[in-house]
Amino acid sequence: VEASVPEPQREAWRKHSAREFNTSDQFEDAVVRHIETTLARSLYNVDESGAYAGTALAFRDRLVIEWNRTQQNQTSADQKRVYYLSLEFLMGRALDNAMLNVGMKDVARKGLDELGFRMEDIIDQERDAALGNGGLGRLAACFLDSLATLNYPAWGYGLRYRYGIFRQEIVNGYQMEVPDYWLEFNPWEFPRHDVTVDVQFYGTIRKYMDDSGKQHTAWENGEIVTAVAYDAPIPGYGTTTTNNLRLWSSKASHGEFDFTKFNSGEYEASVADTQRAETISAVLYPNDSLDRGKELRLKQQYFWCAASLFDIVRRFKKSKKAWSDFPNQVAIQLNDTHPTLAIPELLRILIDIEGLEWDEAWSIVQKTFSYTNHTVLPEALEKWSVPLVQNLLPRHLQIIYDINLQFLQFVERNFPKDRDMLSRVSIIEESQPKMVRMAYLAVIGSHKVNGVAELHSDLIKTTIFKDFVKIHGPDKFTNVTNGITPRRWLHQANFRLSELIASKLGGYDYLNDLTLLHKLENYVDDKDFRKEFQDIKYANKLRLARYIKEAQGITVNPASLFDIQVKRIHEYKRQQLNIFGVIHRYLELKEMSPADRKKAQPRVSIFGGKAAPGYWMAKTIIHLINQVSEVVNNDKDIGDALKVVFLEDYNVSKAEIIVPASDISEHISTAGTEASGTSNMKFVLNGGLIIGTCDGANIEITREVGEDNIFLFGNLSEDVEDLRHAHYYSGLNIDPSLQRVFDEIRNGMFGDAGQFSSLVNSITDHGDYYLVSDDFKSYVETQKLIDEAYKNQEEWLTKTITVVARMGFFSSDRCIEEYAQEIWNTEPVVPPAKPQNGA
Ligand code: GPU
Repeated sequence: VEASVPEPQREAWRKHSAREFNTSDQFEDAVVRHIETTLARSLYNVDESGAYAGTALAFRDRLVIEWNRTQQNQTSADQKRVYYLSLEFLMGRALDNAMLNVGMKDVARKGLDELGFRMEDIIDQERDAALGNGGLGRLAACFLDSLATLNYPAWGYGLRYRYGIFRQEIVNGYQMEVPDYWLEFNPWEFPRHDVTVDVQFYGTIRKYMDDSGKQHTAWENGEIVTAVAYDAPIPGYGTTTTNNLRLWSSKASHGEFDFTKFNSGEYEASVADTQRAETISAVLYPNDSLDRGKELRLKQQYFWCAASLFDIVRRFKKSKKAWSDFPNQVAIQLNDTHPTLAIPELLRILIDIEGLEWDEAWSIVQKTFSYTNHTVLPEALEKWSVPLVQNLLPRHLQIIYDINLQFLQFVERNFPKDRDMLSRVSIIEESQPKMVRMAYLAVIGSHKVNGVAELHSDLIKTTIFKDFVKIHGPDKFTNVTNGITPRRWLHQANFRLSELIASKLGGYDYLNDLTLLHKLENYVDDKDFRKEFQDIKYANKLRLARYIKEAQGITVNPASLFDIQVKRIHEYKRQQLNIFGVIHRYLELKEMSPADRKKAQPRVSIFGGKAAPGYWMAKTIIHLINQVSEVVNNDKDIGDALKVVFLEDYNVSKAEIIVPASDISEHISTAGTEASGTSNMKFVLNGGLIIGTCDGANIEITREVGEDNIFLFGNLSEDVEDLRHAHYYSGLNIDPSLQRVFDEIRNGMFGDAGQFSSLVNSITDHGDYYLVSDDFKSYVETQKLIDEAYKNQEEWLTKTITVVARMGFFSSDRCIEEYAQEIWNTEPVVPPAKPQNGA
């Protein structure tokens, strides 16, 4: 790999070095060349998918040139790199993003037009890269965009799943899962068959002494699986910096074992080994905020951590620096606890392989890692059974016990009076079987721990990590409120609005400094600006209405109030509260005189989101929404006054159509359960108001946009525990309006009542854990306020403009600057100037 061309021949290389297209003519050259040679097609057999492929390949060429230059430049800059370890990267489509970041979308539009294609249709050909479940994976994708845009030398490390999150089909109102085989054509990835790592599982431990009497530990005789690197370029916006996303794919190692089997006629056994190895990176686990403790998931985690760390250490060792320099060259961010095995793995490398002493290795580890927590929900906190870890990763279990021993001795010395403390903070839970608490391991092995919104970061300090604040001091714990990339979520998803903003702010600088949006407040009273702003919202609603017609066959009036809740289906996110509210509205409309019904504010309630395949309650909620949709939309009395839509297969590319089209969106989790939420930010940035609880980033959104510009309701997080207690000891207090909703469901208004009994009973008979009954009344009242407020279109418009102007804080660029300064201690690398001859 390390060969380079001798000096005398380099001139020839420079002369012939790959050139970037700059004009639409050159772009067309590249597209046609790719279609005719790479794809072996011609003008006689090229459809939109072929034109997409040609366009993607033309842009890929451009990205690759910048990517190579960036990597060379970052290596010679010799600065600290950031490694973002995430099991999920919910990237969505890459072509539009590449065109915008490279700054060549107009050139491409003209070129495509001349070749006989419409840009929008071409963009639409691409399949989403959906290697994630929801917010956690999308956050990772926004962070990659910001890291490149801000010129930070940073790599993402993840798994190359053959199947991303499943495609959702709705059949008779029920969710069905269809596999997402997304790799049929993926021009954005580069297999690196020369970049491989052998990863070991199972095996045995041998202790031995060397000649000098030093003790060693060897992990041997395990099963080996090979990790192959697949790289994808991540272009920054308005910069040539193009970072790398490295995803690992598993395959059987070609050791002698396979050959022996093969040659001795055990063909099937050898094939079975191959398949077993490939299974590791085959599929993304489709659970959001839930830990199921499956062995294959643990295998995925270790496979990915081991390959990534080997790669990082290999890169560091090339520099020939001392080990003490490792934390000055490497910052590793753990995206939730999924990559926590990287902590014992780095210790294993440093101690068992490189021969460092424990104390030195431990100090390097702590300085290298930092950990982001994304939830306080107990069912999401990862725990692995000790026997499982013992069997799969025997050496790592020993190391974890060693970490725990050192840690507990420290705690005992410092808190001699608090005897219970030791069992509370032990990495090992003394249950049957014993369990490894991954969040505690992540906290102990990191120098910083952050939550993802202020309330959430406060909550982790007073609940799940309370003892650790006492032990490590409060400075270890910090907050970085989440953000979103304005490139995808405004410029790309809502180009007309971006254009309007640019026309007032004197260009697109605001896409690199979102706080500049505040200047829009100067235009809240500008008549022309208001008109255009309103027209854009209407056009976006019209676009969504067309999509709803095409995808779901439901006709909605774009003049209605569009009320949207799109996110994973979860009891804590409370889509059930929303649909009960919709039923309540329907019942009220039914009771009105036709004249009154005419006066009511027409509304379209739009839902979207996937349920984990094994999450029955979530699937029941989807079913209820679809049944309500069926009844309401076909009720001749109701007409446009109310429509209910469940949008199939919500994903990133659909979000780009949905998000710009809301009047109201719903972020209504039980207070204290939603760590941050990020779609709340996307909707507001696109001029939609929100109805929400005092939870997650809703609180900071309120602080930024002002209390008058948001519709808050419901109980506060500090009261949740007492309310749950009250449910248990004194029963529920069900508002008559909610009781009516339950009665009608039980009477079969929405089909077989038995289908929905578990959902209704979870509230009426099983403690109403998510406080639906406590918040229903204020929810419905707040929806009434929204109807009233919407009738005053001028005031509503003023609010929507004002909130956009005040969203500057929520750029993921701001997040990355905070991580860089407070957690990673890293600096950007100035991108290289463009060479004149394209070399
Ligand atoms: N989140 Br834990 C996920 O999307 N998946 C998970 O497994 C876990 C958390 C989300 C939080 O629910 C959401 O509030 C937050 O905005 C997002 O992570 C990014 O931090």
